[in-house]
Amino acid sequence: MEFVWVSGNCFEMGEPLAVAIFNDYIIRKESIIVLKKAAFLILAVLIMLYASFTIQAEEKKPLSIEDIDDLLRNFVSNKRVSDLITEYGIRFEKTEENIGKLKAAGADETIFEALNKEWEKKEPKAGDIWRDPVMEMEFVFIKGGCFEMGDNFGDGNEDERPVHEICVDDFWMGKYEVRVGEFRKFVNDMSYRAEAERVDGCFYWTGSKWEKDKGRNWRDPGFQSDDRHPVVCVSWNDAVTFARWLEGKTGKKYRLPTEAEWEYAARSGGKKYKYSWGNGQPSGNIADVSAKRKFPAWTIWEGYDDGYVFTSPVGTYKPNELGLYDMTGNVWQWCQDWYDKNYYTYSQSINPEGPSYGQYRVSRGSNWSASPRQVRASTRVWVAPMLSVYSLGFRLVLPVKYYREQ
Ligand SMILES: [Ca+2]
Repeated sequence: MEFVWVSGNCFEMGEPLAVAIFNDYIIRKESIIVLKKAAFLILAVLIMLYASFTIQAEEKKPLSIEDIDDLLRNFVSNKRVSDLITEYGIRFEKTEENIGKLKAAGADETIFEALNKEWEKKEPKAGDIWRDPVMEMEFVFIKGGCFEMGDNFGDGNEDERPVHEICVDDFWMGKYEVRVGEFRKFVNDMSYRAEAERVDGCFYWTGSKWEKDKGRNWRDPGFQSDDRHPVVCVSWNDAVTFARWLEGKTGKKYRLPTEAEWEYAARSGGKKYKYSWGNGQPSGNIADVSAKRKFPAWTIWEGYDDGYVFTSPVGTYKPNELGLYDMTGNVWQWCQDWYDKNYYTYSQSINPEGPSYGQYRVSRGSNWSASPRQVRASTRVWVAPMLSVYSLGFRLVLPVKYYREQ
């Protein structure tokens, strides 16, 4: 190992101030350059990510008419049928216009068979669930069809006759009645005051008559009702405002069900069922043994005990065959239609929307205090659209023709 000789001396130890500042400046300057380079790199990565997402988003868009024209030209010149189906089949909308263009371009049965398979994959099937992205409310796909609407068993009320054939299109229907928690989100977002809060309260049954109570509203209907329970004390106007609000949030055309859609869905696709649970023993929150203990005068379903006097959390009982919960019992549900006791004598047969005017709106489905006669799926009830009742709520539907446009 080698060593160098160092002769000793005296000196001022430490860095002079000017040099220290200068060094500091160099270090800072270098740090800024490094930071700038890093920022530039991050920005470049972000731009690339954004571009890739944008491209992906664009790829998911349905084809425009111009795209389809280009595609067909390509298809005619190269006969690239497999490309047409594998790359574009799912985005090639099944419309009269597109089918016409394909035929004009020389598409044969083989092509339509292959395309039909793609289109079938895209079509929702009965029982499919769709969850709205804002409220995460679940909707069940109801395959449309024709059925005999009204009093099929000959023991109903006059306004349920004549029994008449009705056909409804496909639609999505709320799996559950709208809950208190969901209505609360809407109220908070809009600083909304429900009609019962703004005006003069909510109706309740005293035991002998209906009375309005200023102290009752959806927050406190006069019995225990937490966020899982169906909202009540909401007027038809409140329900429609809720649907409009959700439409604004999602761009989808929510609305109340028509009376025909409601009965078709309640009877599990228009089957000859007297109740939404079928023709046998009940499954739902109706006037039962539990209710009779508190209200001895009520007419109940003898021997049946659902465990609740007032509302139960939604989805407590078995759903009907379509997967819809509480179609009978728990709370009455507002429908879109005006009420006319004679409507069945002149109703249109395809997608009827009720009379064009009226004084009352229809509600369906009965409630926790309903007698065996009231819980029939064809029972119709009428309530003025500005009134709130402690046993009346709603559920929403989403018509398929609007859903497909999204
Ligand atoms: Ca009950």
